Amino acid sequence: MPETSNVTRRDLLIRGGSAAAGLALFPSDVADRILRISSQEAVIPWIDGPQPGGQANTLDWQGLTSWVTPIEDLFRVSHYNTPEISENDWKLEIGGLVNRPRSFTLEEIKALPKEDVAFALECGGNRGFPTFVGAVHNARWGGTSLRRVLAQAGIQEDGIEVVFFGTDEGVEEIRGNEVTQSFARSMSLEDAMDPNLLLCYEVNGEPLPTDHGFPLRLVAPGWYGVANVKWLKRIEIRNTRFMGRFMAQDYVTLRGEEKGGETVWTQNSVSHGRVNSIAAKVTSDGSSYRIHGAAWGAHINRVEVRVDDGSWLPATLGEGREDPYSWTFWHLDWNAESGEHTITSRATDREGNVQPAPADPEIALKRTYWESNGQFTRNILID
Ligand SMILES: Nc1nc2c(c(=O)[nH]1)N[C@H]1C(S)=C(S)[C@@H](COP(=O)(O)O)O[C@H]1N2
Ligand SMILES: [Mo]
Repeated sequence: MPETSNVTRRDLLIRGGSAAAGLALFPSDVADRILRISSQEAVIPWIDGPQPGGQANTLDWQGLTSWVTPIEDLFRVSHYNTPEISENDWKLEIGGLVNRPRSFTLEEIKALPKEDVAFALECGGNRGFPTFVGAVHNARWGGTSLRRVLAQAGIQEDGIEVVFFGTDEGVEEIRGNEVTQSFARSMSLEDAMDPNLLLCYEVNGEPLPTDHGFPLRLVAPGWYGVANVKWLKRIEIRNTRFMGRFMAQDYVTLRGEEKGGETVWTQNSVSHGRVNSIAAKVTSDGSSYRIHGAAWGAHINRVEVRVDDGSWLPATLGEGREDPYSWTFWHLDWNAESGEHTITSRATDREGNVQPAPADPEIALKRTYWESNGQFTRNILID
């Protein structure tokens, strides 16, 4: 019974030294307390959707307890191989339309001023399939400012695009040609000069694990996961838009927009995040219920929750609400009646963007699975 022994340990910590004596003298008191604490933490399982452990490598929402996702729980998405890089063989090159092309060793990167950012990184494909709903993690990334490194290299007048190349590579067939190419993503020079973008060598205070980009990755707070290029080997300034696979073939959203009675079809490269939320779990102490969730994708201003066909009720925002790029935890106390219920959450960001309903044209006229930030409804059975 691992759960009970955890509670016992916590109980001892809460009550200090006298608890040890208490354990021996008043076993029933301790037993009561254990029951109360463990039942307070009881999670009522969802009756739909991915169950705990059902989807390897993605977040188990029902098991969500920690605001910072532990390193071993970070989901991973790697489209090519996972390069094992030794620090001594590695360098980062800065090239293309720069006045002072140069390379950096990891030591040289680490010698630059250090910054960190808490960032909820979500795969652009998260929620695109019914079983893929946990491709998001909230970690603290440490590194140095991309802007400073670019400024040191001196960007030439005609540079408009910054391309980030990873070390991982794959064979692609492109218009009849078979080529081996690196994973690569780009952004405009203006976007790349955002002071929040970091070249990171740490996550949660530890060196990057191989899976997450050792020795160096781009961390682009406010962007979908795909922009956060792992295993960086080269940053290149160019004078044309870059149209690689992960810009212009994959991670492309096809969406219809209604304009003056006409549907205009647009394709965009998955880039900046969109406001999103989910009800993670419902807990109960046997009589009262609490709905817990997370919201991310933008700086969250409000989360509302709807049970069945009721009205939208404001949730209480918790950890992360002051943090622009992290996720924000939220909760709502719920007087649940027995029976089956649906629970839907809707987040609003500080610019007034509201997470769309599935029937809103923004979602209903979207034809590819990327950027699926529609409101998510979960089902639960209360005895
Ligand atoms: N070099 C490289 N960087 C990459 C990828 C990749 O395949 N290769 N995958 C991207 C995608 S699609 C996502 S969602 C995030 C996932 O980051 P994580 O694996 O650290 O969670 O990494 C991004 N960076
Ligand atoms: Mo992704």
